[in-house]
Amino acid sequence: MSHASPSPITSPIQSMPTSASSNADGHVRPKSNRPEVPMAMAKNWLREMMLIREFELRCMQAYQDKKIGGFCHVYIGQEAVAVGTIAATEARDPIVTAYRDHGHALARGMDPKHCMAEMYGRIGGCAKGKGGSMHMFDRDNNLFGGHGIVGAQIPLGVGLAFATKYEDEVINADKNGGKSNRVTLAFLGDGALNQGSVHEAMNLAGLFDLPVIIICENNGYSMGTSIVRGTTMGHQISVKSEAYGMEGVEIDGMDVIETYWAMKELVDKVRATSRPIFVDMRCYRFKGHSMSDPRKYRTREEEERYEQGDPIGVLKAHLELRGLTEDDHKEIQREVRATVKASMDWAENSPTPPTSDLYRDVYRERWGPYTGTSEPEMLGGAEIECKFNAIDTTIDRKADLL
Ligand SMILES: Cc1ncc(C[n+]2csc(CCOP(=O)(O)OP(=O)(O)O)c2C)c(N)n1
Ligand SMILES: [Mg+2]
Repeated sequence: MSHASPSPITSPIQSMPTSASSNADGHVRPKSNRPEVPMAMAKNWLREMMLIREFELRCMQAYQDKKIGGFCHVYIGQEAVAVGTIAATEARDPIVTAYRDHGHALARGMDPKHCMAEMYGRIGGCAKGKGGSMHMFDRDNNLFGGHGIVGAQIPLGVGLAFATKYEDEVINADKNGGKSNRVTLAFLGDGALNQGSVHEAMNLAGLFDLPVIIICENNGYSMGTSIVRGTTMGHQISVKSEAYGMEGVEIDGMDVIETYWAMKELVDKVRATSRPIFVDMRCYRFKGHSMSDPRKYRTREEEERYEQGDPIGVLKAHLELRGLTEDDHKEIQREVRATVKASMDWAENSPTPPTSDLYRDVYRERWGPYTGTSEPEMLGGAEIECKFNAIDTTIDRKADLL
């Protein structure tokens, strides 16, 4: 029987690991002989996860109030993934993700004001209000988006890893200790697994030994399609990486402590070996795919089962065993509410971008207006012109724009 035969699993999530809340004593524990996370660090993760949850709930309200328009995909239920994975990286490690990206942006340290103003389409947003919910970018924090085309960010992530490798092994080859050894995290959803470009990129990552971790946030659904309906080996997608010479790992993404330790091990390994790794990050989105999704493709009973393993409740229960009080929790709740409220005030008071800004920060600014036949007009300054000439390429604008 080949790997491609239909999976016998009927429920999309039947094979997911049970969350840590259902451990024998009902509380999260490091699953193996992992050291205990320092209390301050774990408490900070609780604060970050509560911030993301509050941010998303307020976004949903603002969307219903028509203050936020366009697309909006919230991260409620998956908070442990962004927080646990990003905690395992260094700030210089690049990150790229899909459109369900507010959690990654906040976990990477984006100011919630800039994130919220981007949701509102205002100048005070991280992309000056021109990207919106799906395009959170933060150059200072090495977050390279926020991408709406399903799977398209994986070639970009592999490219970021290639840049690291090229810098380390070619540009800085003769510099002693010049290696940056950055590790790129490239996130995708389970629905992106069957995009051709994802596989082309994984092939290159395997072939070139690129320092990238491709993390599939496997929430079991691609819009209304369960993973086992749309994907071969849907019950065990980690095996797909084998074809690309990559290690494939499953991680419980409902348990931030487990996510952190498992990812820390992988990040350290990739930094040392420059071999790519694929992660099947098991998780669940508690809300609909986007703002208008009646969730008729799954049962309430299934949702409730996962809600019992709410990653925030699980971490809270763990911290209570270590002395967190109800007052401490209330204090964090007050703090994140105030932060999100301030971010909404900032967004509401921020102007909308002027129409004249439509042509700023786009290729036209650099290359001049498209004429259909001419060579690109150089508006980008000597440096760009010089680079362009150096590679001695003639750009066919027409082909470029197709
Ligand atoms: C190339 C492409 N095809 C289709 C779509 C429409 N689309 C938007 S989201 C989505 C589902 C993706 O699901 P998944 O990757 O599992 O991410 P999740 O929403 O679960 O986070 C689809 C098909 C798109 N944006 N891009
Ligand atoms: Mg999905």
